Amino acid sequence: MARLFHVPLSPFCRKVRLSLAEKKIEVELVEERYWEADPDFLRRNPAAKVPVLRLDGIMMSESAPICEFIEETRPEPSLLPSDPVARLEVRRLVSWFDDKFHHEVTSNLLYERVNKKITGQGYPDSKNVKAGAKAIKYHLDYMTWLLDNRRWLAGDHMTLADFAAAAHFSSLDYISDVDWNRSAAVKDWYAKIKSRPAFRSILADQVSGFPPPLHYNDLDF
Ligand SMILES: N[C@@H](CCC(=O)N[C@@H](CS)C(=O)NCC(=O)O)C(=O)O
Repeated sequence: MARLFHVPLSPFCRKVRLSLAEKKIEVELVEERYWEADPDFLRRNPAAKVPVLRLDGIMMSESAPICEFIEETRPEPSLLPSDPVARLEVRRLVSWFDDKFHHEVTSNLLYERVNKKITGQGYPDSKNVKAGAKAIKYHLDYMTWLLDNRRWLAGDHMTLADFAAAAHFSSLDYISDVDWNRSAAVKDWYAKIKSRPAFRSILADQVSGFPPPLHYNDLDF
């Protein structure tokens, strides 16, 4: 069976979990306290980051190549379109969320509020939290614009871009940091993706000391 070394609220781990679940690949989840730098973990991934996935007897790290490997070895159901221009758009948006959104929003909100406490790095810096709360508005507006023109973020089919975005949004929703009232289009998109069977394990996550809000696993919000 596949084995994923992860932390529950990591958006990169969640993106991999969603890809695996959508393709019905059973996986054993192993929580990895990466900040403790366990030697076995460093051997698995010298970069000391999660996710790390063992699949087909191969130990792999970095969520983007992991998701591409899963896609190449298990093409159905497809999360990447066959047309190169459409693929380009999916990859652009995966980078948008895992690079830009991660840097401007997830790091400033989730890492300040949760990761700092769990890893013993002190209290949230209110300047960063404020910056994250401001930045997410811009991203919600950009997603609204995309969704006014498309059924899913990268086009008319659900792709890895939706999973990348939903991974970040679900982690932020766990700490009530998404204002769903700002955009009906984004709220509808999230309700649609949240109700997929692939999302079940993510909605069941519980992080000690951080109980999720009631709406977190409510499929109708
Ligand atoms: N580019 C990596 C990023 C992974 C990442 O930053 N994971 C975080 C948890 S959300 C981590 O392990 N951080 C530990 C560190 O940076 O030392 C990927 O896509 O897998």
